[in-house]
Amino acid sequence: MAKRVPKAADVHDGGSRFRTVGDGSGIDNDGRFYREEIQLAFRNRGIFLEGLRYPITPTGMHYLLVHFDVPDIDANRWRLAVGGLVSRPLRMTLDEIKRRPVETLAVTMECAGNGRALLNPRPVSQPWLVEAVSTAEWTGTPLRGILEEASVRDEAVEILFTGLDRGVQGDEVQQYERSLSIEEAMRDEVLLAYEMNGQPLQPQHGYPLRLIVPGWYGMASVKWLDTITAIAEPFHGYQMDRSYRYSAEADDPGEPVSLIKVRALMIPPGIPDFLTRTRVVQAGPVVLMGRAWAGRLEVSKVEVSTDGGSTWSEARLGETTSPFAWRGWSYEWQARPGRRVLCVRATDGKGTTQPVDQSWNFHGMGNNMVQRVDVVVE
Ligand SMILES: Nc1nc2c(c(=O)[nH]1)N[C@H]1C(S)=C(S)[C@@H](COP(=O)(O)O)O[C@H]1N2
Ligand SMILES: [Mo]
Repeated sequence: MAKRVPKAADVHDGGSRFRTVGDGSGIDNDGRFYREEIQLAFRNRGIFLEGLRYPITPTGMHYLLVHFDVPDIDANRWRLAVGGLVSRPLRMTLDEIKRRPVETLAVTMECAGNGRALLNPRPVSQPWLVEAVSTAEWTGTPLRGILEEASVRDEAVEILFTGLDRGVQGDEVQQYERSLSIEEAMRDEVLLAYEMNGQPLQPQHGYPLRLIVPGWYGMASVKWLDTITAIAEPFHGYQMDRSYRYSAEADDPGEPVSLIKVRALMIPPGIPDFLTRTRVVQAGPVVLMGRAWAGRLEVSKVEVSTDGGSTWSEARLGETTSPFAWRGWSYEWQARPGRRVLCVRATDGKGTTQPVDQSWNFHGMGNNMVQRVDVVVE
């Protein structure tokens, strides 16, 4: 997609009466972030890149994305309603859900906006660099069993998942809600999860119950579930039609964002400079390590470049813990003194490799260009 400079009116997910970003002349791209982006970044934090050392991200290091507020929910009074085009509507307490068949699955979740702040020009929204990804072990009950028990009628084409959090986006008052096709909703791995890493969900991660859609970008995994509704027409809510699209400009509908694309990240080696986070590494052998993932696909190859992407060498692949979780990789580097730019790129089971340059899109979605790590070898 061609680069274009967004007008000030383009920012904030399609424009809003709360627009306050910039001076009205357009988005400057000298690298400075707006107050609104910093405000979002404090609420929605990313993983520490050194946290990639853990195959399962400790809960407190898992990235977070909350569009509105964390809702106030009394789990004793909370019920999950399953309705719409079903023959047997259900209303379940958390205990009733916990008595259903139990599954635990390690899932790598990544925000669709990961990498957004590296684009030029930069779409103004949650300003992720590369850190909006983590892996957790989710425990819950398969959604399919519940849909079968409710008996979804033939006229239904989608299942709609509505969260209890409310807010305004693009001037629309809304509860956060997204749909899946019946086929996607019925997949074995889709869970209604009430535990993360062996503990009840923390409030910010969706307590008491959230959807987990392995392989999809994070927006599909609706938190704080309120209702599940079988519907006769595709859902056209804000989070389907106006956000999470690969759009060329504000009014381009584009294609919907769905599955996670292939990506690898590296644990920055050595020690960081406090302000710039440039790495300082001792000359000699250095083992570079990290994780790679490709949504629903396998990772077939990981390559490392220690010269800013001119030449690439294959890394060693580690074990996978689940078909939906990242896998480790490592590479032995002979570090010689000087300034270096380290890069890593992965290839998925269909042969698609991460791009070195990112193609731009209006909302900054689905970016997976190769990570660059500045290193000074001493
Ligand atoms: N109800 C609700 N569900 C939501 C969101 C939200 O704001 N509200 N954010 C989504 C997005 S964009 C992402 S990336 C994931 C993040 O999940 P986490 O905060 O548990 O990491 O939750 C998704 N589910
Ligand atoms: Mo996200």
